[in-house]
Formats: sequence, structure tokens, C-alpha cells
Amino acid sequence: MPGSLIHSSQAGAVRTLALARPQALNSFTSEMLQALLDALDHAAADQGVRCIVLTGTGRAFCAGQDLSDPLVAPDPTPGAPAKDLGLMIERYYNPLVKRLRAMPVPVVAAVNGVAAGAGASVALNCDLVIAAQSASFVQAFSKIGLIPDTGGTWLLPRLVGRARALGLALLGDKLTAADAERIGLIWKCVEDAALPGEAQALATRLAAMPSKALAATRKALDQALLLPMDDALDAELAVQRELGRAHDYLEGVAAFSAKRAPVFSDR
Ligand code: T3D
Repeated sequence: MPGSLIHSSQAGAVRTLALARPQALNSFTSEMLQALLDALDHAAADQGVRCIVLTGTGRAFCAGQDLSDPLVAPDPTPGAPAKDLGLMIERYYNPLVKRLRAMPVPVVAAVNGVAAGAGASVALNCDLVIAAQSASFVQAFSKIGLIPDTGGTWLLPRLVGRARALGLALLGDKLTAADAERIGLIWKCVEDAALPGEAQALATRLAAMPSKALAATRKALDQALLLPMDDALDAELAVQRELGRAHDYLEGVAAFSAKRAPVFSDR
């Protein structure tokens, strides 16, 4: 819808959500964060949605927190009270991370341009990140006296190891999409013109897969990072038992045996 902060569109079972403040590099305001949370909730509740693509309008994916937002912009007047950055994190950023990582369907980030600060963290919280060759990732936090947030401290060392995580987070340099792919920060870097098509194809493929098993896979992998091997084995056992009772397992095996394409429907 014109004027809205999140442009939502649907092609088949793929819902595309596009951050839409291009004049400010899609940087986050509280209104846009709330609109994104609402859009994710609507998608999660809609049985016709089986994959989500998150992207940006204009030349950027997202420049992170809008630093001119009065809620966070420091007041230089002597004696003025400091802004409580924890409020935005508590109210919007942390819920957004939790929402993304609990979505019943996979989320693909199609990074069309620069992803900085919380914008980079949001992209990296998606299940698969595909980026245009001209896109880049910037851990911009250190340059303004902050630490990576929106899950960045948890994600970065897990994705690329401590040495590279510290290099990225301390220096705050721009990392090209090609280098992001090379060091394992993202899934894939593609030609600029190919990004929308490749993201849609990937999402269409995921949409045809068993959503419940994909969401359980994300959760199991995230949890396993924190578990001793024995506990991870127990967790696999419990989840596999549950999935084994679901319709999609029946359908997957029936389709395999009949040499036909499966039609998955669990959410
Ligand atoms: O509770 C809390 O709020 C804490 C949470 C914090 C989460 C965070 O995300 S902290 C990190 C915030 N983000 C940044 O520090 C990034 C700042 N921006 C940049 O470093 C660069 O703009 C980019 C690397 C993203 C892009 O560089 P470039 O050269 O392509 O563009 P530019 O010329 O720097 O920016 C273009 C315009 O966008 C410019 O405005 P102008 O001069 O044309 O009127 C610039 O000021 C504006 N802009 C860019 N990023 C932001 C922004 N305006 C407000 N907030 C921004 N984050």
C-alpha cells in the first residue's frame, strides 16, 4: 500500500515484505519496527503463506536504527537527560528477533543494498540470506559507541567464528556481499539484476517444502549450539517422534514411493 512503511505483496505462497523508507535508507523508526512486527504476525497467521521474503525498497536494505529519531538521538544540550536505548531494544528489536526465529515458515532475506547496524542483524536473523553483488554488511555499532545488538553478539561468532566476528564488530568496515558469502556470513551472493528472481525462486522452493519440519530444523540447530551432544541427541529424538506423527511425513514418504511431487500442508 502506498505510504505504508512495509510493502506487502504475495506471489503464490510467498509473501514479500519490503522495508519502505527509502528516503532514509530504510532505517528503523519505532513505527516501521511495529509495522514489521505486525506484518510478520499477519503472515504467520495466514495459512496461505509458506515462505516470507524480507527485502528493502530503493538502494538500501536497511541502515539500522534511524539515528535522527528523537527517541534515541542524544540531546546535546548540557544537562539534558541521556536517552534510554534499552527502551527500543526491549519494545521492538528483541521481540523482532524472537519473532523471526519463531516463524512457522522460513524467512529469506533478499539484501538489495547496504545492511548496517540492526539492519544487518535483522538480515542475519533470517533463515537464508541472499544478497546482491553491490550489497554490503556493516557492523556500524562501534562507530557510534555501541555494541552489536538485535542478536548480533549471538549471531556473529556462530556464523563466522570469534576472530572474524571481532574483526567485523570492532572495525565496523563495510563487508561486500561476495566476501560475506566467502566467510560464511550469508548463504549466497548473486548478480544485482538476478536478486529478485533468485530470492523468489528460493522462496518458492522453500514454500513447497514441509514448513513444520523446516521451522523445527531451525529451532533444533539453534538449540543444539548450546547443548552437550547427549542433550542434542535427546532433543532430536523428541522432535523426530513428533514430526513422525505429522501429516507431512506420511505425505513425504508416500510421494517418494509413488515417485510424485509431495504436497505438504502442515504448519
Ligand atoms: O535502542 C536503540 O536505538 C539502539 C539500537 C541500535 C541499533 C542500530 O542499528 S545502531 C546503528 C545505526 N546505524 C548506523 O550507525 C549506520 C549509519 N549509516 C551509515 O553508516 C551509512 O549511511 C551507510 C553505511 C548505511 C550507507 O552509507 P552511504 O555512503 O551509502 O550513504 P550515506 O551518504 O551515509 O547516507 C545517505 C543518507 O541516509 C544520509 O542522509 P543525507 O545526508 O542524504 O540527508 C544519511 O545521513 C542517511 N542515513 C544513513 N543511515 C542513517 C541515516 N539517517 C538516519 N539514520 C541512519 N541510520
